[in-house]
Amino acid sequence: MSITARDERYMREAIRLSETHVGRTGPNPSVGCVIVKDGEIVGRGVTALGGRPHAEPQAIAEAGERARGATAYVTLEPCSHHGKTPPCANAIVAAGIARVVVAVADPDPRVSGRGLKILADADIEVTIGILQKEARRAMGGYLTRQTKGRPQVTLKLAVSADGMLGRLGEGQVAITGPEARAEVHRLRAESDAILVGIGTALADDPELTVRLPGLEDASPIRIVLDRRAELPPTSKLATTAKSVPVIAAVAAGSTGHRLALQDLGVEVVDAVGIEDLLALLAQRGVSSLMVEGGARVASDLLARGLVDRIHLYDSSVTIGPGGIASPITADHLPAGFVRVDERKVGADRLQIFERLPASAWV
Ligand code: AOF
Ligand code: ZN
Repeated sequence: MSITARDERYMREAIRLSETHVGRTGPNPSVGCVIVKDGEIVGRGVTALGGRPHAEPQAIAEAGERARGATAYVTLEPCSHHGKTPPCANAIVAAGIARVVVAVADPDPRVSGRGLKILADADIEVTIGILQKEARRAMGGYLTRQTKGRPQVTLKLAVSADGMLGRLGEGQVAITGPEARAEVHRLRAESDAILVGIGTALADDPELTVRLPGLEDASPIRIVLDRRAELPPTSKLATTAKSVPVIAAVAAGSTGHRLALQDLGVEVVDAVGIEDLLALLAQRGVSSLMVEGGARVASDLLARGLVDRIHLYDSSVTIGPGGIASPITADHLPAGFVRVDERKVGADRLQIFERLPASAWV
């Protein structure tokens, strides 16, 4: 096997490890690390839930003395800063690792090349860029927040056979089946925050929590775009705000209503535009935002070029007259998106689209 093929094989394992904690290490990215000695994996690490410890010291601890002269595969450049834990680059040097293979350089201004420099200064052989594309995907939220100052936005849409998202004046209409709903809950668990417009909050009265066995504590922050402060204090969102945080992003509205929401534990923030809200969320360490409705919010975000990924479910259910048309369907996608995955989820079809980097389509 060539060195590159071997590097890719172990980096794939590091990426796979990193995927197990996506969305649950924020604001830290979920990083994977494997340590290989004489063709055998002797240590594994993934950023711990909550963000610390980092991946590398855990892999080094597992490898013990076998780390000496070994190769470490890390999905992100090892850190160089003294944060809440000592720098991982120093731990790698101290462990006597001979070679480090990195997928992605860390854009965090506290690191940004300094981690690689510590390794090179210690005469460690460094290879960068192995499986970069795949690793970037697993850290999409973190990288988007660091480089764009906003969270990575994933739009989830469930579209009926006749291109509708629901029916006017009716609450939640079942478009997808139970398997798709479970998959949506998994996507929620991988997200730091979840956003709906006030129209959806009023029509559906959704709870927007994760209700999957074992992932009940992975519910993201719930956000309502509530320009005129209309979220009812009796809504499921408001009445559960003390157990899972809720933010109402308002631009106007009565002080009395705001106070009533605040009494219930809802945080009311002033956000004039969606860009302001996204910037505020990024400042708070929200790296990944899932948007679950409705049609107006989806159209607005698409028009502003603020959607990075689309999870599109197609079902065979027909809505008929009085339907709310989806801004996009599989046949009518906005320009600049490519399909990266397609699979059956129960009776429904899931397609995942990603925005092409601007440089790829000029
Ligand atoms: C690593 N390995 O597993 C992760 C890294 O708040 P702190 O001190 O934990 O530092 C957070 C930064 O550490 C984060 O912005 C990113 O630069 C890096 N994350 N680095 O060496 C890891 N998760
Ligand atoms: Zn570190």
